[in-house]
Amino acid sequence: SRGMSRRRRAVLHPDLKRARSLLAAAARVVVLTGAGVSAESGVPTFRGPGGLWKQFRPEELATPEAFARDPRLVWEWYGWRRELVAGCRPNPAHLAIARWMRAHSGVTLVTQNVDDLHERAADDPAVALTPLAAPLGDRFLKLHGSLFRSKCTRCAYAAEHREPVDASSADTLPRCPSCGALLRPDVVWFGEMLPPGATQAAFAAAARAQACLVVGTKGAVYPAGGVAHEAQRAGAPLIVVDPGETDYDAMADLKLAGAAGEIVPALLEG
Ligand code: BV8
Ligand code: ZN
Repeated sequence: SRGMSRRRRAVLHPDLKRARSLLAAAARVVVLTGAGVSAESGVPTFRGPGGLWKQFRPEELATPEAFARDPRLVWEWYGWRRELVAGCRPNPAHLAIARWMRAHSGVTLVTQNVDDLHERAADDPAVALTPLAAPLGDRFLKLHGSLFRSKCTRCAYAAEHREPVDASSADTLPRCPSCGALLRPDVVWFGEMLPPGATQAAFAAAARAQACLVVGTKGAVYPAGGVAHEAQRAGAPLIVVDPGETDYDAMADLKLAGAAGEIVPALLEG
């Protein structure tokens, strides 16, 4: 879509031109992403067809209770997801967002995703060709943690953790190198608090936003989903990119119905 001609782009979405000018006019923009931005990379979404895993619902497995009851099953799920995501690659939507964040110092990315595809897009050498307008630091906010980090169930140990997990039995599960207790995925489970710093920064950016771009999230999970509501309360126009129905559709100023990998590059580039 980088080579998309201006005419083709205009044909793609009548609202696309309007969305492009809304974003171009905003000095401060918050981008809120969910599982859908990674769908074209081959990462299954939570609530879409093809569900996330076997017959379980994420709300049943991504909880402290599920882990306490059956740490082996929960680790089997996360180990499987880690391996799956490790084999995926950022798609044009991740790359376009990463370039846009480098070129525009007022763009803040708030992601609910725990895959590392936004990070991998940011580290892509082709993306790094775009000069960095301002440090990414607190403009790249992850609200639900990472599949590739684990933390101790007992002490303060937490670290990157990429090696495959042997969840074949309880005593092959990963253990804390400092205290020996069970490790767990360093993600935010249902019923758990979001990281206070990143959450505060996300809502502060939304409260100052002059436009909000929502990509690939149904908007069903809170408080992360509330970032878009906060931006709209601040008077920011809301642009939603999603092929399906979302909880934001009724309040959106513009709904671009389609796949992120196709629409986001056309929206942000050129
Ligand atoms: C908390 C990490 C309390 C784990 C996840 C009101 C206020 C506060 C809390 C609540 C509340 N109401 C309910 C709650 C409780 C709960 C909640 O929101 N439940 C929901 C189910 C109703 N919230 C919590 O428990 C949160 N914690 O509030 O704690 C507290 C407070 C103080 C002190 C102590 C405790 C924690 C929530 C975090 C849960 N963890 N992930 C893991 O991943 O394993 S959430 C999980 O859902 C992922 O992070 C995911 O990103 C997120 C949201 O889902 P989506 O990203 O939207 O994915 P989904 O499949 O739903 O949608 C995908 C979209 O993509 C679809 O629209 C689809 O059409 C679209 N799509 C498909 N293909 C494409 C596409 N889009 C573009 N292009 C494509 N090609
Ligand atoms: Zn420990």
